[in-house]
Amino acid sequence: MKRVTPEAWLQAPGEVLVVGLGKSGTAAAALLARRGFRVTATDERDLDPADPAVAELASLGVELALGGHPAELAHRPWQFVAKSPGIPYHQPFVAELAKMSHVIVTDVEIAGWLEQRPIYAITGSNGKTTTTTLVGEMLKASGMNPIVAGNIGTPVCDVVTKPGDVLVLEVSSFQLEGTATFRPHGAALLNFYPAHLDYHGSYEAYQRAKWKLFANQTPDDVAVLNWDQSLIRDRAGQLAASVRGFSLEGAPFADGVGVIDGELVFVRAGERTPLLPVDHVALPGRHNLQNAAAAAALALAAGASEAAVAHVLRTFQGVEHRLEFVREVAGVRYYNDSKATNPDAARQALRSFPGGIVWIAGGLDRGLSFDSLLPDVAGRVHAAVLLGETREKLRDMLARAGVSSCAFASSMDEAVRAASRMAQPGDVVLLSPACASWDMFPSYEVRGSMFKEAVHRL
Ligand code: UMA
Repeated sequence: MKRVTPEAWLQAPGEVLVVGLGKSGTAAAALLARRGFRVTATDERDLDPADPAVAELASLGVELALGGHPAELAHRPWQFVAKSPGIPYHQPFVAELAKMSHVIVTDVEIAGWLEQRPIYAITGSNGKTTTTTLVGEMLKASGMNPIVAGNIGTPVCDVVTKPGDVLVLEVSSFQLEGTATFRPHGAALLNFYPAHLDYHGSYEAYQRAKWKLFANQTPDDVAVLNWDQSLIRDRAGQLAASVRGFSLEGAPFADGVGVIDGELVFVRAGERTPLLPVDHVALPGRHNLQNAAAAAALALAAGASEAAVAHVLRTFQGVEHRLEFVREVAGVRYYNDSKATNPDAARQALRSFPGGIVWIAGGLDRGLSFDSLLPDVAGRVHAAVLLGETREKLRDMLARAGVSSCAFASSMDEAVRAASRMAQPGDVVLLSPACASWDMFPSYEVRGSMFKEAVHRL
C-alpha cells in the first residue's frame, strides 16, 4: 500500500473515491469536496437523487456511481479511498481496491487530519456508547464545550467544522482498522469480547484493530485501560502514552480510577481522592460501574473537575437503547437494550436483574454460539420470546437452561404482546437481543424504537 501523507494531500487535493454513502460516507464525501478534493462516491444502493443528502453531494460536485460499484473504479489512480466503516475488507470491490494497492482509510482517519482540537476517543467491545456519553456529560458539567460524535451516531466528518473545544469520539473496530495517523490526545479501551469476527476474520485481528487507537500516541497523551482484563493490562507497558487504569477489583495502579472499600476513587501518583460511593452511581449494573470508572478516568485526564464527575455519575440515567427504562404496565417494567448486538452485551443486561425476566432476544445469525449465556439465563429468565434467524439456536440454549416457556414472534409488536402475556406483576420484560438487527430491521435503533412504540401501545 502507498504511504498515508495527509499534509501533502491537503495541500494538493486530488481525486478521491468514497465507498458507501450511509451516514459516514455521505459526511466524508461532503467534507472532502468542501476541502477541494474531486470526489467520486459509490454505493451499492440506488439512492434517490431527490434525497437532500444526495442532492447536496451533487451540488458540491461529487460524482455519483450508484446501484453498484463499477469495476473500473477500482483501477483509477485515486489519491486515497475513503471506505465506510461497515463495509468489510473482503467485500469484492474493496478487495479489488486493496489488490490495486490503494490507500483505504475510514472517516476517523480523515477527521484526524483536519482536527486541531484535542480528541478523546473510546473503544471496546461493550459500553462504548454509555462511556462516550458520560465523558461528554462530565466535560460539559465542568464548563467545557465538548462535541460528542463517531460510532455513537453523528458522523465524525460532520463535526470537523462545528464549534466546540474538544471532541469526544466513540470509535469502532471498523473505523480503527482504517486508520494510519489517527492520534487521540486521550484514549480508552474498555474491554475485549469476541465481536465482529465475520468482519475481522479472527478475534486476534479484531483486537489488533482496536489497539490501533494507541498506535500514534506519545508520552504527552493518555491511555486509559481496563486493569481487570489481563488481555489489556498486560500490554500497558508497550504503549507510548501515559497509562491510567480503571478497576472494580482493587487492582493496583499509580494513576486511574478504581473501586476501593465501596467508593469510586481517583488515584493520582498514588494519592487517593474519593469521588462517590458506588451505590450512589445512578446507572444500574456492574458493567455500568466499569463504564463509570473508565469515563471518570478519561474525563479527569481531559480536564474535568472531580465534583463534575461525581455529579454526573449521581444523576446520569442512561443512553437510549442501552438498558433504557421504557414504562411500567400492570406491575411489569419494560427495558429496551436493543444495543446489545452480541451475547456479551446481553449477558451484562441479564446480570443487571436478579430474576423475573421475560427475555426478548434473537436476530442476525453470525455463527456465534449462545452457550456462554446459559449460566446467566438459568434462574433469571423464566420466559422468552424469540425473533429472527437465531431463534431456534436460542430456544435450544434456553431449554438446556431449564426455560421451557418460549414463544416465537415474527414482528416486534407480536413479541411485545406475547411477552406482556407471559409476564407476572414484579417481572421485567427485557429486549436484549444478543444479535445484530439486520435480518429484520435496518438498525438496532429502529429495533429499539419499534420495541418502545409497541410497549407504549400496550
Ligand atoms: N454499502 C455499499 N457496498 C457494500 C455494503 C454497503 O455501498 O458492499 C453501503 C450501504 O448501501 C450503505 C453504506 O454502505 O449506504 C453503509 O455504510 P456503513 O455500514 O459504514 O454505515 P453508516 O451508515 O455509514 O454508519 C456508520 C456506522 N455503521 C457501521 O459501522 C456498521 C454507524 O455505527 C455509525 O453510527 C455511523 O457510521 C456514524 O459514524 C453503527 C454500528 O452498528 C451504530 N456500528 C457497529 C457497532 O457499534 O457494533 C460498529
